[in-house]
Amino acid sequence: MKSGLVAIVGRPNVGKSTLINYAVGHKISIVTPKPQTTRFRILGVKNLEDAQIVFVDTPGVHQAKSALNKYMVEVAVKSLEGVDLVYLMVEAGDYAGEEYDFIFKNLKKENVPVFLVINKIDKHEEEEINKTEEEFKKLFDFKEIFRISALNGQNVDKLIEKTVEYLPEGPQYFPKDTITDVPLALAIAEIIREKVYLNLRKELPYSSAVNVEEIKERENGMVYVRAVISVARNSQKGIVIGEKGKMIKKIGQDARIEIQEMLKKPVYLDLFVRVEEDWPKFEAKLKRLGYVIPE
Ligand SMILES: Nc1nc2c(ncn2[C@@H]2O[C@H](COP(=O)(O)OP(=O)(O)OP(=O)(O)O)[C@@H](O)[C@H]2O)c(=O)[nH]1
Ligand SMILES: [Mg+2]
Repeated sequence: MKSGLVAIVGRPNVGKSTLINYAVGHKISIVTPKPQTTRFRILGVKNLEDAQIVFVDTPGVHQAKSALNKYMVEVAVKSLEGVDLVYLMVEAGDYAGEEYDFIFKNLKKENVPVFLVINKIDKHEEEEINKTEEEFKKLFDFKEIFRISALNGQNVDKLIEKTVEYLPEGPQYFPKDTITDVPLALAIAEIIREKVYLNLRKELPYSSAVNVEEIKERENGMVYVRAVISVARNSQKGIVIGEKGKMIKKIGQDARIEIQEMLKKPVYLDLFVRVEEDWPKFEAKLKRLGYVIPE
């Protein structure tokens, strides 16, 4: 049996969460067209006949100013500790910017094998892909290089096959029916946060946090969920609620459909909006909202 942890790191929006979802075959980590979607270290377990790959999804690495952004980058860097392999994911057409010096420095510190994974080849010309590969090859000694589409799965099977070759002999870390380590309350909160991202514009997604405060199965089989969307300003509260409550209703409907699919039970979703003045700027507020660096 071979097993190990494989961290997926890279800039925001390159497709890290899409890959973990595709590889595991379930939606484990939320995906949106907006950068800086992932805020947590999220494990996704891929079981093969004689191997278990534990993928680690991470927030995108970027130049961070606010406490929230610094926290996200720290989660990404911390996620490299003790892993067996790293995929550095870039988007075809990407150039190596300053973020990469920071990423490479941390990869060297961990002294772990790294694959360069060039994603989104379905929407880029071969010439662009070649350029990106040439540019990144100069900067780091990658063990392997793959060109994939995490969206349609192109070359993902080859990537996984090679990954197993690099993993050490090891135990099965998770039971075969486990696909993630995300607790239910967080999984639900993340679905809601995804719907906030998909329905709202501008800075609002980045100023929103979601916490599930209660999950209770009622006698009639209906699951009652109470969740709070925290925003950073009073004016944002009105936008999330929308005219005559239209926006919050839409977010709730979109989220409820997906939560029901996950739980395979009818769900009553009670959503509230709360103002946590300027929360992304303050560490203490971040902690209260569940943004804590993992051990
Ligand atoms: N065309 C295409 N789009 C992709 C591919 N992979 C991901 N995307 C899209 O790119 C966007 C970002 O994908 P995510 O998986 O959320 O990216 P991420 O790297 O996890 O982003 P952060 O969590 O913000 O760091 C989404 O709209 C995806 O549908 C791909 O292979 N091809
Ligand atoms: Mg992500």
